[in-house]
Amino acid sequence: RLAAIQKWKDLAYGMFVHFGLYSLCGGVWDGENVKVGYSEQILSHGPVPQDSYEALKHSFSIENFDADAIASLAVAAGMRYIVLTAKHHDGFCLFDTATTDYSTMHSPCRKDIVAEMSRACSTHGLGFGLYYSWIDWHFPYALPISPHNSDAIPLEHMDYTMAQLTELLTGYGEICELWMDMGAPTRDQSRHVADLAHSLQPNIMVNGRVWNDCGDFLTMGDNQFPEHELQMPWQTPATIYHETWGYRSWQERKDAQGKVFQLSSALFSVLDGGGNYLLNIGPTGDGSIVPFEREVLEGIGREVRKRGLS
Ligand code: JFZ
Repeated sequence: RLAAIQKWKDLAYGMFVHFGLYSLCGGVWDGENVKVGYSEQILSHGPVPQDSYEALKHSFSIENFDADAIASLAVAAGMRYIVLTAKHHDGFCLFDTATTDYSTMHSPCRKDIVAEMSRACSTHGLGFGLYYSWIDWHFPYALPISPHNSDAIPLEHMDYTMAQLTELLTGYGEICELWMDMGAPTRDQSRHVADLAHSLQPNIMVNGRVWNDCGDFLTMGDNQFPEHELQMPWQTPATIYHETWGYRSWQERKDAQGKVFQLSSALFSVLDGGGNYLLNIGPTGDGSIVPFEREVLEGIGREVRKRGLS
């Protein structure tokens, strides 16, 4: 494990990608900006009927999605790995799965996005990790949606989770990081997921949101730093905007240079403190990279090279 931990610490700085059905909404439902909650959670916070939301899969054609362009941007930003939302809280799968039709394979794009991203990462010399939400609003029991996103996980859902994680951890080459999120698993459920990950991917690092002290590293809150030195490996996930991870069409985007300054100093403090920094982008509903986000990431890349870190 020591070598695996060191390898993960050396990855140091990566790109988080929040992409899914919610990217099509861009924080808007029925012509109204949904101002409550993160835009990737519009199903929960917006006036959004479950069936209308799920029907978005028939519009998921993502003409401009280009895994290589995303990987190239990560390289330009000085990053060393990418973590993709294989499944967010809405339950829509970005990979080829035998467990459900609620996936990109059954949408007009007919693409396995996880496979494309994994291939692009290996082409560009980047590590590849997966975000996977414990909570899954596609399960009828998860409705009405809990305001705390913290539903306990019944047996049927747990079997489904284990089946999907097995697919994800066996079908896509080496996975550097498993980023579990939210939910309220029991100690045994956390242990099962961590054990599965370690048995299928000997070098993988599982984040603390697998819960119940079963993780290999601690995930801080958005843009948070530990107050004192930690014994455990840790990571700071960060957004460019604070208010959302998924694409928000009406997001204010100005002063890219200010953002470059602010985010690169956060990055350097995390690295100086021995942490790992994971900075998010939220591609639009057609899969393209938001120009402002490209500008900010390229600017950070210049700062990283000035420091001789890349
Ligand atoms: C979670 C998700 O609910 C959210 O949609 C996004 O994917 C983000 C990366 O993770 O949101 C959280 C969860 C915990 C904290 C912050 C955001 N936290 O502990 O500060």
